[in-house]
Amino acid sequence: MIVFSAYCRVAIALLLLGAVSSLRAQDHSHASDPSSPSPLSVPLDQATLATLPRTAVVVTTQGKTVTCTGVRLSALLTRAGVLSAEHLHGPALASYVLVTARDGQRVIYSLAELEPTLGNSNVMLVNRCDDKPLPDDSGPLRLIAPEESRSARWLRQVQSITVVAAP
Ligand SMILES: Nc1nc2c(c(=O)[nH]1)N[C@H]1C(S)=C(S)[C@@H](COP(=O)(O)O)O[C@H]1N2
Ligand SMILES: [Mo]
Repeated sequence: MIVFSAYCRVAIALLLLGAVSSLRAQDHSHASDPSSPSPLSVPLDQATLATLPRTAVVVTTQGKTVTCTGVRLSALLTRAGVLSAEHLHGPALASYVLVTARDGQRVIYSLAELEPTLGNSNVMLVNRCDDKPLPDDSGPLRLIAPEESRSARWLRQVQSITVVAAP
């Protein structure tokens, strides 16, 4: 009886260990996993954006102060499985987010500058300003980095977002 219960305890411990390590394996399916694909395309469709919390930001562009609304880039990256509750570490610290525009302009942000426990930069992907959709020369999607006073990385006409591991 004593021997049996000892076996039982070992079996239960092994089962628990298996469950925990399989959970951990699922946790690692993001950019810190060296086996995750690069470049990785981030979905930008309306259905995906609609599921994310919307936030507002007041910015001055071209001498006008406007209130723009959209989603945080970090939230979009979390939805895409690139960021997770687990803190960014390892190879993902050398990954960057490449954003392209219809006019060919491109910008990058590092994953670490966006990750909430590191840079926590409030870069947003907006689709409305002053309650109106963005005009074609800047929309339908635009980046806004409200913490940056010069708007060089506020990419207009956003076309694609990909996460790339630095070579
Ligand atoms: N697609 C795209 N976005 C862009 C640029 C560009 O050339 N193409 N220029 C950037 C620069 S340098 C600036 S200063 C701002 C200007 O934005 P605004 O015209 O809304 O003020 O857009 C940024 N976003
Ligand atoms: Mo600029």
